[in-house]
Amino acid sequence: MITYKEQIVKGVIDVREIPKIACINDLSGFGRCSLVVASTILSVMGLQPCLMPTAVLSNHTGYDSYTFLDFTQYMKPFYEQWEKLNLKFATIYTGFLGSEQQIDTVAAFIKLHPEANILVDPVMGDDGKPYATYTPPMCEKMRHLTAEADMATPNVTEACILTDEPYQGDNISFETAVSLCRRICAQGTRKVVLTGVQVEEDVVANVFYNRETGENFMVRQKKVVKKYPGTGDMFASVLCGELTRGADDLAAVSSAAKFVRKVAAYTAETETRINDSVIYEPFLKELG
Ligand code: PXL
Repeated sequence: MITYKEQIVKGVIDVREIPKIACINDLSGFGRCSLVVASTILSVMGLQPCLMPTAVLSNHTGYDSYTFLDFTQYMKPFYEQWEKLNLKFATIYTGFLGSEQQIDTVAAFIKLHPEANILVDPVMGDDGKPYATYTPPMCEKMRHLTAEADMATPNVTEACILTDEPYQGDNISFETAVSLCRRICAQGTRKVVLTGVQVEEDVVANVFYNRETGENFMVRQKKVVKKYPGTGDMFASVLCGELTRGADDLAAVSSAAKFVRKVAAYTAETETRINDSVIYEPFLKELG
């Protein structure tokens, strides 16, 4: 992954601009996740999020009801207009994608931007199961998209789907986690952070692997028992911001893990409904 500084030196990014990050994810108006989280976090980190919705929802799907507008047909016109404006991106950051066609559209957009670092959060499932909308052909396409990534951030479920490994729970050892990361990298991905690895009863870790150098490490955090939606989006967004600003991998993963652990621990002490996600607003300025 080349840093923003290197992109400037190579002349692919204009030094006078605030680095742009193309964020491709759903827009859920309420529920602190996806594009809302990406745009607030990246902006407070001094970066310029450019938002491409994949779907527009009143609130995320964890609630009993919601409205849903599929945005697939608008995505190509959206990025063609961005091409007219000659936008160059420091990073392209993808999250929830809702159909095979959307994954194809995102892949075509990425091809137009060789200057950009690619961060793929392969949102496909949790707790051993793919999400209801995720068909086997979509999983296959997501595998190809992830192979294009400079950095991918699957959880254990998603890593198993990507590698055709049986899921045997999030409680796997560091060595098993690194070998899962290595298998993902064997398909093309440059670096992987495997999230939510339960290395001990009350310890969760994010496990990193770099295909080119073989470097690996884990960042351990005391587990917060309550599990909130949107925290995966917060982790990937902070990681995206840190890497774009030029942080090294260990610093970037540590910062993202620390932020998510902090907001989750704070929220767990309140009566906040699980679906409303974590109270992260008071802590945003610490990312600046
Ligand atoms: O990552 C949380 C999230 C994002 N987007 C949508 C969701 C959820 C969680 O349920 O439904 C549409």
